Amino acid sequence: MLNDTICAISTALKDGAISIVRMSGEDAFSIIKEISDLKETVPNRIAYGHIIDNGEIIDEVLISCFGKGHSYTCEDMVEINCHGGVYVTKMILNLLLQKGCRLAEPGEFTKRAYLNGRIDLSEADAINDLVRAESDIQARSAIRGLNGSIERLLTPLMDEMKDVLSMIEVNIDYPEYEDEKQMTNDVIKPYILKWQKQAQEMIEKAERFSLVKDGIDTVIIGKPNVGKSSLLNALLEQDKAIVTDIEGTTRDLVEGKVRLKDITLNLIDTAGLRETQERIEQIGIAKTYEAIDKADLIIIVLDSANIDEKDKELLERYKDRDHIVVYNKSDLKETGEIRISALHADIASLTDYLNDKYQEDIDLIDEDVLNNERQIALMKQCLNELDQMTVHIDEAPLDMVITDLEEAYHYLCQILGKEYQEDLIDHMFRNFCLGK
Ligand SMILES: Nc1nc2c(ncn2[C@@H]2O[C@H](COP(=O)(O)OP(=O)(O)O)[C@@H](O)[C@H]2O)c(=O)[nH]1
Ligand SMILES: [Mg+2]
Repeated sequence: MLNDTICAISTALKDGAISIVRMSGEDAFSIIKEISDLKETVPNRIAYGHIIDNGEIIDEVLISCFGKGHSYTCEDMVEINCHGGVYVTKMILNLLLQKGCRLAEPGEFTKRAYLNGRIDLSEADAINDLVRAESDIQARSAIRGLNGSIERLLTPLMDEMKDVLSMIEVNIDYPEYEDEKQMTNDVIKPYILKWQKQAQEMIEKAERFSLVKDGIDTVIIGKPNVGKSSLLNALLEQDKAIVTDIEGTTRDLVEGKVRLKDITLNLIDTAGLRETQERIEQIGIAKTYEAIDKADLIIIVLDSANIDEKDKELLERYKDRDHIVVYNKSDLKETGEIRISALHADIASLTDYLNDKYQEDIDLIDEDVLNNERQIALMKQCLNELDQMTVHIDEAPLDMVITDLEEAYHYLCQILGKEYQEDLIDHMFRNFCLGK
């Protein structure tokens, strides 16, 4: 239902100086006049007035009216800035409901902005990302998205695909026009190869960027007693994991999140890796291996004063995974490249190394990059089509090429929401906050 009038409280529902109640739809202007002393609704101006119920003043407010085409939703919209008490705000919302407004679903205002063509889906993604941003890099990347970064990124690729598609169509529909460029498979193939490379690059950059933006899943592993739990505590600046000199102290995975300058680590401290008959410790070690499988980054901790064959085995086993080797207990003996003393919270060499390691990925903030899982998944499907085409292109008939290419193009449209499916749209907007 797009033509009913919706309303919601758009600010957090708790005591504060001001709350905003929003209303959007055909009856917004007539309803505000019914419940206030506003005589006329002048678009794009803030009016001072009172909300009135049964002749009684409920609140002194500021009312903003936005005309069709100049509002967040592209519909007639009213925002009531009222006093921020929970009780007053709810009274005003109830009045709107009594006058025939429907309570908006989460994200419904933004959904209308999209359905009315003011923003594309990637920009709707960005609004949600901005509301939920917890770090500078998340907020900055959302703002980029809001300013059309995804459309900028995809447009050259989509334009070129459209050109090739339409030339193939012309060839098929009007074979008699021999003057037209003939799109043989030989002509098309270099395009496919180029697009394939572009799609691969977009996915690769997006995945690297999402790592620094959303947090790097990091496991801390090593033999018992090398100082893994001490390192977790030093990074978190809090005594979260139990530290003792007894081997096998840590059994459960201990988790924590730490922000270092521009990166976020989702840390997991694990049970020390060793042969053991102890039942609970065995379960802990099994969990450690699961965590290692899922991690983006492995920090292997060594005890500088006590490096042996077991450590070398560990280094050998994970040499092909993204990993960092840390030499702990440098207060006892100095060796290795990254030297720390977790016990004394002396870990700057590790944190500096981490910031350097991800600097190139952090710098992607200045580029247009796909922003989230939804967009990356669709680009992967597009790439999948292109991959298949490179396999078949030499022998495929032209009408088959065109079908595959249309599929690939269709996935790119979906990133921007150009051809939308109702369920996808509902699913996406349901993650929004109320009143957004
Ligand atoms: N001298 C010294 N001892 C440390 C250091 N880090 C940890 N330890 C000690 O090593 C023992 C084992 O530490 P713990 O963090 O529990 O190791 P884990 O088993 O790998 O989690 C404890 O007695 C810690 O106090 C360090 O940097 N220097
Ligand atoms: Mg431990």
